[in-house]
Amino acid sequence: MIVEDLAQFHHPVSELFPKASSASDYETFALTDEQVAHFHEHGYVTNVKIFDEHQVDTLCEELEAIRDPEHPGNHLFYEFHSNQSENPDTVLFHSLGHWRITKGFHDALWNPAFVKPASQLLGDKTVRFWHDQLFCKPAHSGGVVAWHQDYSYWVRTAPMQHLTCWIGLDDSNTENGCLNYVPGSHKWGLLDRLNLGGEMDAIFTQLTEEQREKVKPVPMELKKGHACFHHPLMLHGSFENKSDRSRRALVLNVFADGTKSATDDVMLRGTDIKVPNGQTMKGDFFPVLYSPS
Ligand SMILES: O=C(O)CCC(=O)C(=O)O
Repeated sequence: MIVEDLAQFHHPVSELFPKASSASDYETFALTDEQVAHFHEHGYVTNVKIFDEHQVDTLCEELEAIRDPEHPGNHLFYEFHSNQSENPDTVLFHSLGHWRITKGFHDALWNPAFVKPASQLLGDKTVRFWHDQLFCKPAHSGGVVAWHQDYSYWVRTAPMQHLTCWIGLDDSNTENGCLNYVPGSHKWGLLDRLNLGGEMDAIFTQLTEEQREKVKPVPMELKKGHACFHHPLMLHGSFENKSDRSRRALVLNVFADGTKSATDDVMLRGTDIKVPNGQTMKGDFFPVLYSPS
């Protein structure tokens, strides 16, 4: 079976998500001023409904199919790690690029319930796709995602006007390894990047004593289909899943239109996508998802 590369379609290709065309259609999904202010002050906003139950079920079916390394679309992933955990006793599935493979993951990018809040949090700017990710922790043996800042992996694009949306595909809480934030850490400046599947607290050696004292992680306990959005410098991570439930999540990463390449190297690991240094990020792999004008 040949799997068509959906990256060529810069619009939804299924009926899974509601269509919005007018400003008032999108307004239904808008965050309140209080939510936007919370994001700027604390570096995150949480409990935003992005998917209904049917959408979650459809995405989970797609996820279980493409998780199989023998899936005929596997070559379209940018990265595919059946286990990125550095601890041999735990498992952390992590992938990028599934928007190219299944209709649901492709169309989720244009979902009005995602793009409207994303644009607001980027300062009412046009939203461009950067990349997607899946993070899955199986029951009983799910591995950690070490504390990190997303922009530390993205310095090949500038200026920093990026945003992350973490969407639960299972209910998540402290028992099954939900996401945790250190509120306010988005004001601490850029730290060095570390291995995601490595030692949980490794990044703390880069913090000042004063910052260390302020590390009071807040768990993002969320029902499936609900999301939290975070700033590119937000310190975040997640602990092991020792529960009897899996913890799967879709992560969508975007930036404001006008972001430029800061490298002549490959833009996304596992691909040959390049944007010459200094040029605006656009093209097949970085489609516009929403424009507020
Ligand atoms: O799903 C996780 O535990 C980690 C997610 C993450 O690192 C992110 O959303 O940037």
